[in-house]
Amino acid sequence: MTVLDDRLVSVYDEVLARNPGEAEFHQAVREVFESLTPVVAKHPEYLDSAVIQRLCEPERQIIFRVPWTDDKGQVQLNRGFRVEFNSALGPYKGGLRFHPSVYLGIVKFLGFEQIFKNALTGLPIGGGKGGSDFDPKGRSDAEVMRFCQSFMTELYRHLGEYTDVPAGDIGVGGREIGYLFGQYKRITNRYESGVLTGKGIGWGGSLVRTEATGYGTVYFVDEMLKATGDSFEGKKVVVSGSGNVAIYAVEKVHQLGGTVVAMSDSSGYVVDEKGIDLDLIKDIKEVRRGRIADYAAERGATFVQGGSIWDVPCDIALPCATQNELDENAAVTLVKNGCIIVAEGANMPSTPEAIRVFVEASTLRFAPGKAVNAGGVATSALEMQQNASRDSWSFEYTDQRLASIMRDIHDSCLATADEFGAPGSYTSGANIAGFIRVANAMQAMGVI
Ligand code: NDP
Ligand code: 2IT
Repeated sequence: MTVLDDRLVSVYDEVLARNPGEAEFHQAVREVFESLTPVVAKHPEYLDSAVIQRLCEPERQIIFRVPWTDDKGQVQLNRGFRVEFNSALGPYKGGLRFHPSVYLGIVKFLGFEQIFKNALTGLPIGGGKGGSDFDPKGRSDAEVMRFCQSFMTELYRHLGEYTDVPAGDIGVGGREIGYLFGQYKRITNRYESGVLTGKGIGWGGSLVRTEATGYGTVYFVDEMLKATGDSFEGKKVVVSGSGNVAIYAVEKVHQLGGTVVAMSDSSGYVVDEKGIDLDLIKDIKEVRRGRIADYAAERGATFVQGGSIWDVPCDIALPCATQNELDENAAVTLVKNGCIIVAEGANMPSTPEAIRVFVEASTLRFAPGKAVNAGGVATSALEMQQNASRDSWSFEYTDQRLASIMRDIHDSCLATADEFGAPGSYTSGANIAGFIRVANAMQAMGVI
C-alpha cells in the first residue's frame, strides 16, 4: 500500500474504529487518503480544522424497514438505506441501488465516492447514496411497484428538490424511478419534478440521461486518447456488465470507430469478435430482462460461464458492472495482453491490488470511476436545471453539455495532478480536485 502521511494514518485508523465491518467504505476512504499526502503537506489546516475527519462522517444516515406483499400474498421484508453524506456544495445527490448485496458499508462507500465525483462535475450537488437489499431479479412489475411504493412511503420525508435528490444505480432504472416518483407525488400532493432524476422523457426527464454514464465514460476515454494524439479508431474494447452504463458505453465506442468484442453479466461473459450487436443486447437486457447467455445462443457467439472477462485481449478495458470486479490477476493479464487504457465506468470496480499493478505498468493508463463515470450524475444535475426552469433541452444541446463537462473533468484531473507533483495520475488529480472543492466550501461555512 502507498505510504500515508502520519496524521492521515491516525485519521484512517479512527475511521476503521468508528465504522467496523464496512470493508468497501474503508477501501473507498483509503483510496482518497492515498492521494491526499501532498495536499496536507501544503495545507495542514485541512487536518487542523478536522475537515478531513468530518468529511468521513455522514451528515445523516437513515435505515428503515421496507415491508411489501409479493404476488402470492406473502409478506416480504427488506431493509432500506439513505446516507446523506455531504451537502456543502448542494442538495444530497446520488443513486439508489437495489441488489441483495446492499448493506450500510456499500451505501457508505458509494456515498463517499459520490461527494468527490459530484464536486468534480463543477455543478451544485452534494453527495449521497441509498438503496435496499431487495433483489429485483425474477420479480414481476407489480412486485417491483409494491416494493418501490413501500420504500418511498418512508423515504419521501427525507427528500426534496433542495434537500436530497435520488436517481438510479444497479437494479434501479426508468421503471423504478417511475414507481418511486408516482408514490412521492401521491404522498406529498406536489408535482415536484426535481426530487428525482432519471425520469421518463414525457414527464420531466432529460434527454441523454439514460445514455449519460456510458457516453460520458467514453468521452472521458476519448480525451485520454486525444491527449496522446490517439483515437478510438480501430481499437478493440472490452466492456464488463450489460446494464445501463455498459450498454451506452458500447454504443458510443461503436460511434467513435472502436469495436467492443466482449460483455458480461453476473453469470458469465460473451465474446463476439465481429463486434457486439447492440440492438440484440438492448432487446435482451432492456426489453426482455434476460441473460447475457441468451445473446450467445441467439447470435452464435461464445459464452463463457463464470470466468474472467479480462482474459479477453483488448486495447481498452471498461469495467462497467460492479465494485471489486477486476482483481490483481485480471490486472496482470490486461497489462500482459497489451491493454493501454483501463477506465472505470462502474464505482470502484478495481481492487487496490489491481490499481497497484496499473500504476506500476508504464504501458497502461488508468482512470478512476469518480472522474470517468461522472457524466451520469452531471446529466442528472442538468435534468434538475431543466426541471427548475420548467424547460427541456434538445438531445444535441444536452449531449454537448455532457461532452464539455467530461472534457473539463479530464483536464482538471491532469492539471491538479501536475500541481500536486503526481503528473499523469488521473487518480491523484480526481481525488485532490474533488476534495479541495468540498473542503474549501466546508471551511467557509464554519464548523459544520
Ligand atoms: P445495472 O443494474 O443496469 O447493470 C449492472 C450490470 O452489472 C448487470 O449486467 C449486472 O449483471 C452486472 N453486475 C451487477 N452486480 C454484479 C456482480 N456482483 N457480479 C457481476 N456482475 C454484476 O446497473 P448500472 O449499469 O446502472 O451500474 C453499473 C455500475 O455503474 C455500478 O457500479 C454503478 O454504481 C455505476 N454507475 C452507475 C451510474 C448510472 O447512472 N446508472 C452512474 C455512475 C456509476 P446481472 O444482471 O447478472 O446482475
Ligand atoms: O454512481 C452514480 O453517480 C449514479 N448512480 C448516478 C447518480 C445520480 O444522481 O444521477
